[in-house]
Amino acid sequence: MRPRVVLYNPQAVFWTMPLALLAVGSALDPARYEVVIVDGRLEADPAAALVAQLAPHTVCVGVTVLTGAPIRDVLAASRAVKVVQPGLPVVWGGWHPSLFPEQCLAEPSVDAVVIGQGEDTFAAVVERLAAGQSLAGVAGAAWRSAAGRPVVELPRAMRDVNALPPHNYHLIDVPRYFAAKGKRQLDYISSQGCRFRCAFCADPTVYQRGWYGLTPARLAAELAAYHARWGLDEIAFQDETFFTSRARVEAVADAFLAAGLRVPWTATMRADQGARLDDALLEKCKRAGLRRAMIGVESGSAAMLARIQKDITPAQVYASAERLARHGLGAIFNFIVGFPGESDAGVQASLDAAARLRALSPDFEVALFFFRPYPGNPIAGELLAQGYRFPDTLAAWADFDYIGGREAWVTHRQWQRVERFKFYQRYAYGRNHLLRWPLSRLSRWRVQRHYYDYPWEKALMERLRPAAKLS
Ligand code: B12
Ligand code: SF4
Repeated sequence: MRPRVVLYNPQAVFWTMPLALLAVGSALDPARYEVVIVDGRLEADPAAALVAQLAPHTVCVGVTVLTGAPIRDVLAASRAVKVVQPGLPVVWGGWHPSLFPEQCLAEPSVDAVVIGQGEDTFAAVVERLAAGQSLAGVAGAAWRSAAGRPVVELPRAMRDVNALPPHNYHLIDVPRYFAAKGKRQLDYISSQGCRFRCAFCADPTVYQRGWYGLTPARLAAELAAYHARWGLDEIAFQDETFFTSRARVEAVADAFLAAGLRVPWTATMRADQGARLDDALLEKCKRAGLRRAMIGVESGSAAMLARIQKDITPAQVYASAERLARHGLGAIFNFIVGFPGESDAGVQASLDAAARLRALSPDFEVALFFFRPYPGNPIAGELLAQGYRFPDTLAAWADFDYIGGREAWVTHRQWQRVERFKFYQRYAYGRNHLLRWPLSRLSRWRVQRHYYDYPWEKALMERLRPAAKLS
């Protein structure tokens, strides 16, 4: 019987496939280890489902952890493991443990942490644990010594993703995710890392501005096989920046066309990349299936974009948007409002930009999030130096969430204006149901004038249809 490795993905309200666990699980030699993935989102009682998979021959439990609400669930799951098998090692990996290995090891139910890219480090950790050996010297890992002290090993260099095995989607029940999503949408990661340096993002810290993309030939071959197996409606590329290399994007489009892969896909694009894309390439991408781009605009103010080191300009945002609209492609533009010290004018510049983008195409959407100082980046560092109190325990980090939280410097007026804008922009543009025509006209009137006093339509709609819980 092969030793078993059980991997756990926490509860969440989104249905993105557990790509991190597919990555680390697929990197274990299948001839030597049996990998079982338990996804808390698919289970009525996640901790019980996890415990049910623990067999006497289980080597360890691996858990993926993002900062925020997911921590509550992974704590419960890890503690449940220790109740039934106190000696079974629990290994945390992912973004939060990568940023706070020592804080995670202060939790008794966590025995080891994998920092950064996880495939090789986890494989080495599993080998050691299976052999009953200590983790001393495993690059990229952190562990607790017999004396109870956290030991953080030297980092492991990032590896080209082409040298890693393909993600084995048979480790998960793919059709269950299709059913939960309501469409046969496959999540897929075609590159890892990011070369940019945005001052609010942890990627430059975790991946040290490294970036590797799968070869177009491998991408096309894998995706064609998945399409043949599952009949896909859509491929959602979850890369940080899919459009990083123009040459690669063109080769990917060529490879999809050559493979006859006719599946719509969505991908992330920076505004500077979009502005540089020529019409011929965009047209080719469209023929190869591109349907929608996700662009992080973050702010409508040039000064704020400079401050957050986004290295894009508002002009590039509009150039990308106009080009996408001209080619009949959709887009989601993401904004972050309420950066430290952001003025009313700065917030308004973002609302203006969001309204302008929405008006450009019925297939354009905007998403506005209030800034939360996610850790591991220069802005969080500045705030810390200024005395901002970050959570210092896992339980406190679990309460740190991107929904509902408002930093002290965001004024009530800013908050209210943004929340009202978020509501009205939704109905003001896009493809609205005929029955919503009066609401749509009123909303557009408000957004065009930025007049949000007496928001009775909002109050009425929210009463009729309360907002969905997001995390
Ligand atoms: C899909 C996605 C989501 C999905 C779901 C994520 C999920 N886990 O189910 C949704 C839409 C819900 C989401 C929401 C948010 N997300 Co998000 N999301 C992503 C995205 C685009 C892809 C994640 C992924 O699957 N990557 C592919 C895998 C292969 O890579 P990976 O996760 O890095 O995993 C590797 C290592 O981290 C490690 N590893 C990971 N887990 C484990 C586990 C073990 C046991 C081991 C050994 C190793 C290991 O090994 C893996 C292989 O090398 C990433 C960006 C990215 N491209 O990674 C952002 C990202 C994870 N999200 C992020 C953020 C900030 C958010 C939001 C706050 C966004 C917002 N609106 O403000 C929210 C809130 C998240 C929350 N706290 O609940 C940050 C994470 C920051 C942090 N400190 O946790 C990221 C990195 C984006 C960024 N650059 O800022 N997100
Ligand atoms: S926000 Fe996006 S582009 Fe900027 S560093 Fe992070 S992943 Fe890269």
